[in-house]
Amino acid sequence: MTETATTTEKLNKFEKLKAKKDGLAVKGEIDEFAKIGWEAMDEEDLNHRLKWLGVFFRPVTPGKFMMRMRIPNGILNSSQLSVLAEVIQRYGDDGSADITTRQNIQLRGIKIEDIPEIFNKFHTVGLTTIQSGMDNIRNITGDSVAGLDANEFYDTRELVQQIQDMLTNNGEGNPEFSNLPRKFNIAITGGRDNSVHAEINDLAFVPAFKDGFGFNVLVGGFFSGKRCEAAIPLNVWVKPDEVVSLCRAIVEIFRDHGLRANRQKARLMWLIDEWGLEKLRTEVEKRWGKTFKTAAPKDEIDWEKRDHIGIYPQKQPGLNYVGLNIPVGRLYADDMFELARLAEVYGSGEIRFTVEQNAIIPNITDSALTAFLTEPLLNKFGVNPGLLMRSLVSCTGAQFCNFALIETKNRALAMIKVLESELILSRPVRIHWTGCPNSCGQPQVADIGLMGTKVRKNGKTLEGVDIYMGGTVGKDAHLGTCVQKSIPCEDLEPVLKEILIQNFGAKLREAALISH
Ligand code: SRM
Ligand code: SF4
Repeated sequence: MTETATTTEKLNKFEKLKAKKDGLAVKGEIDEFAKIGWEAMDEEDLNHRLKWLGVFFRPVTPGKFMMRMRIPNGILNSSQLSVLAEVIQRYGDDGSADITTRQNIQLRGIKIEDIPEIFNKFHTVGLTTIQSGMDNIRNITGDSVAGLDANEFYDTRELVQQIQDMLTNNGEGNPEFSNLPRKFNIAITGGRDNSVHAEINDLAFVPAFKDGFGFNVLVGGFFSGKRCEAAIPLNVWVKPDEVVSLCRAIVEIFRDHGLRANRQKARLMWLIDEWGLEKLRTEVEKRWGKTFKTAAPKDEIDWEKRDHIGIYPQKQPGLNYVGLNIPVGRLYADDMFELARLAEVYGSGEIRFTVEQNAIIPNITDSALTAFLTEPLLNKFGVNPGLLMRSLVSCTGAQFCNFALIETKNRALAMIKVLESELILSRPVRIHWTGCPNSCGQPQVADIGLMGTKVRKNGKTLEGVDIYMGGTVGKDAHLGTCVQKSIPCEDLEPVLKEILIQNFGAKLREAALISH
């Protein structure tokens, strides 16, 4: 490690916590925690180290834990989904699940005494939660229609799995990467529409041709309360079989040289600021042990981003994938059992998730489509939702997250209902809600991003939002910026209506009727 990483007196409190006892150490103690109960646990283990196992104490619902899975490329099979459903089913009304903005699943309501048994169940179906929180690598995202899309350049599924296996020691936990300076996000896309939001990851691979097919490499993208940056080109091109080793080299460099004194400045981009891109290139190249090829002059992201909601033919003749709109990603046990059943009966048993918090069931034959579309679950999770609902994204918000400045998911749903009932839209508008500046709901990639804040009105403190606009996705993606600050949520509806009318061609239903 460099001086930056080892000068102990400069370490922030999380560095000290990790130096005292590695996060992964609690893996061997989980049976004991289950026995003694959460109230008797060491505070640091409870609040922080459990996150190395993907187990999150929720101060908002003490005793009811959240579990964050790892779902590489967002793909599950029906047995895995059924196991997840069984886990939350036992918690009745407290149990629910959310599809996350990283194609992943979080489970809620979990009691600590059940965790050893839950882990055993996960093991039997090849699921893991390992190192999905705190200073670890997050769920690795890939194209949600990988292997189905006739227009893709490369099927990302295997690479994503290989990267996860390397970084997590096949899901068992990897002490080599359990003490990063901060979180680290990796995405890889082989499609034309940048389905993973490559630009908002610490490390991303985007398709590009040079000596055949390969990837250009982007680094340093991230959002935080303090700063948001799009990833920048490392000016490197790699072949698919070089991706895993390059990931390792970059993560090692981040681990060994990333800044650890100030936690607000610990993401990869801050190291790039300090070193400059050339030094990063040189250090990574040394660590990788091979000579870099400079980036291909252009990447192959030349399409608008698709949302995959609806029915689409696959590259395999006679097969289709169907994208279901899961409003704000919220699922209950019955929904999950039913999704698993539909995937079994009509498809190949596979279920996929998108970074827009929706689900896809692939491999449905042409002849099975009609029957599939009559399934009652599709009344709840539609294939043809409203033009605002289909693109709605929301982070967890105040219901479960103690960082939240506002309630998000329920508010987002209620707002869309009103807007869709009063406006006629001619195109989808992507509205993203996020409960605080941490930006888990990615308001900077939205057409309209809403970031929770507190506002003062008539001497009272109220829940409000800052409005972001101008986020573009797909080809030429760039981040949106804040255009209006501190709108009380109770005053938001007319403001959004006006934005939708002025900027997105929406018409008032009444006015639209009169003009006919
Ligand atoms: Fe996030 C912290 C939820 C995607 C930036 N995020 C949290 C915590 C763990 C805070 C906490 O302990 O309560 C939230 C858990 C709440 C809960 O109970 O659900 C949380 N983040 C989420 C999820 C579930 C939002 C969602 O509803 O989809 C997403 C889980 C992804 C996953 O499966 O791993 C989620 N978080 C993101 C993203 C979006 C992305 O990755 O594309 C970002 C911005 C991108 C980035 O990280 O660069 C994001 N989350 C943060 C940050 C700010 C990080 C920073 O460098 O400052 C925090 C705060 C922190 O880590 O200290 C945070
Ligand atoms: Fe919680 Fe804030 Fe992330 Fe929303 S954006 S999940 S409120 S940390």
